Amino acid sequence: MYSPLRKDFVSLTLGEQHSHSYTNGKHRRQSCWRKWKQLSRLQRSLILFLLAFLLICGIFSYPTLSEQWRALSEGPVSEGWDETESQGLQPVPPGVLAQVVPGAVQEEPPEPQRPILPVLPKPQAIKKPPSKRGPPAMQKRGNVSDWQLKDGEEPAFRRDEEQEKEAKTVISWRGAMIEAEQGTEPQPSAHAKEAAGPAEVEGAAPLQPVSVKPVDRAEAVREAFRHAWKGYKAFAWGHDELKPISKTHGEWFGLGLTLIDALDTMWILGLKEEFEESREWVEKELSFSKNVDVNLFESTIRILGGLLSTYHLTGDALFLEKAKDIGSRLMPAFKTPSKIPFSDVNIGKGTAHPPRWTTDSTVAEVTSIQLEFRELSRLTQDPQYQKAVDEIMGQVHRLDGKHDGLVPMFINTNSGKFTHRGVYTLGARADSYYEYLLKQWLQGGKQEPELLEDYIQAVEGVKKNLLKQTAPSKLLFVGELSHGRLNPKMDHLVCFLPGTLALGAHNGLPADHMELAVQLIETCHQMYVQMETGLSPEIAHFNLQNHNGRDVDVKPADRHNLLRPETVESLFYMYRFTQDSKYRDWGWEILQSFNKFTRVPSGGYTSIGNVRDPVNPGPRDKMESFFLGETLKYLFLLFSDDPDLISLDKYVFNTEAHPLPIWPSAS
Ligand code: DMJ
Repeated sequence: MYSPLRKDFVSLTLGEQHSHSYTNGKHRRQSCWRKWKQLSRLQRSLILFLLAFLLICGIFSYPTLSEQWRALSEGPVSEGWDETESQGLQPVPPGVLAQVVPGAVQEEPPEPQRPILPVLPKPQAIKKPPSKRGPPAMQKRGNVSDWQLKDGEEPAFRRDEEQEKEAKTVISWRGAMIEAEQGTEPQPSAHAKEAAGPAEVEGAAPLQPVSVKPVDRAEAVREAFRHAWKGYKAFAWGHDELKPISKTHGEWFGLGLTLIDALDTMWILGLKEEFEESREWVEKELSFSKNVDVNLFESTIRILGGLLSTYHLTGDALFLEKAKDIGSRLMPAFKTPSKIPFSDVNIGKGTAHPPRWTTDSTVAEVTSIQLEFRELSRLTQDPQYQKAVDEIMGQVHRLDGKHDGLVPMFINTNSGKFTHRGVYTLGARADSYYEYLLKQWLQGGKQEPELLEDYIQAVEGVKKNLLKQTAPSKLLFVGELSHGRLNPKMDHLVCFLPGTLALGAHNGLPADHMELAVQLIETCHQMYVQMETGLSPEIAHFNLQNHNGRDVDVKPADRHNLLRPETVESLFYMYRFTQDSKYRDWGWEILQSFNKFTRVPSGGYTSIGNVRDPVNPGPRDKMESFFLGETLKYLFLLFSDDPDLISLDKYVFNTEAHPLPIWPSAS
């Protein structure tokens, strides 16, 4: 024990070496004042600033703390469904929430199904200024197209914030970043809801049974689209991508990429209000006269493709005008020594260049712009577009360096030759080369035999060089050939292949293409169901070694999911051609997993960093434009019972899911 008379104790407490008493208040005040006066001006200012800062913090945190104290003093917080009754809340009787009449268009979508959570005292309503980025209509009333306001109801953005706050207070789940309540199931019919049972709020909930009717599933896709659109409208309107968690936008080209990519999806889903306000933006705001570098491939498949397909679906000349504008601005990319285009174009300056580090272009990029430019030529009767892209296909057709019809990943813009030979994949950098061989042949009315020849040879090349089965369940996958060795890995991107193979078989190509499609779509399905979140990783590694483990393994760097479409795209083709309902069930499971692990309460969906971790999937704060352009469109078409809704005998989808017409044989 220290004695109070010990000198060191006194000096530590008051800093007063000669004091013998520390009970004398007056003396202490005087000595404090003296000390204060001895401090420099800077020291005094710093201390005053710190005190003021602490005072302000205290004032601001008071309401939150008192809120929590009040909540705690009202008893323990329930996490579960079962305790709702004891909180004075009753479960909603079956049939009250779900009033979807099969086949009927719902004017006012009901609130999404949410588990009933105990209600905490409401925080004081803070009036938040509406986003200045949104269109004028939205600034006044929130997103009424999504959640229709009734008399006396509060605007959506406020209700969402409050719900979000409640959810965060009640359940700590996934870092409070992704919604806890999984209110993402469709507005199911009473029947569907009964089948589903009570919602789970924690961890990996069982998915809804697969017996939900197609009409409800299609409605669920509409609901998902509206939810995504709500976020885009509120936080990223007119910008390229939504960052749904930070509630802001990301810019890539600065051309409203998500809006343009989503135009035909809105049309197909029958979302008229959303479509009309987007059309208005295209008319009044969209300008390609900008000093900006764009990627030739990405802007062709998303922007040119999106505008052309919207023109075809709507007959509205505005979209053709815009398509012509962007198409002509992309043409400088083709001015290279070899006529193999550069990857990047400045659409304002009319200049083009390769990436800074190489003069190579990616093979998939230069061979997957053909559907769009050929269609632009047909519509405008200006042959320059088709000529430029046909030139590429002709050269690639004749090039050395293919391996049984399989192409390397790079091509040089000076020499026009393949580079980095020796690696062959159906994944990134080569994927859509194969897709566009078949689709150009279909687009042109099956008149160009060299395209078909290259396609059939490539499928043979896949069969001979890239196919392998896993040891545990004999899953067939498409590996990568790297300098003679098969690497047992497959990008999710490869999952476009079953759909393309099925499309070929539907058009008279060998029946074993369809058999291959059936096996590969099973593998793509397993890439989802073998993951804890029910979502596929970006890249899967397959187990060739033992018979006990799982088939699909994932390396730490490949665990992300970007909301990609390829598997649901193939499910759509497989269902259309076989009518086997299991493909719809698989698509339904995927939609539910997206809803469970990627949906953000305030609007939008986010890519995630780890499909193996259902507790913390690691939201990445980005909604790619293809989620609206492709993923939700294919899901809707998968569940739609109308085979004439974008008939596969009349349209061919570009690689961004924009349907373009199959040319009448006369043209
Ligand atoms: C899309 O932009 C296109 O489907 C492209 O062909 C591949 N990557 C994305 C979607 O994953």
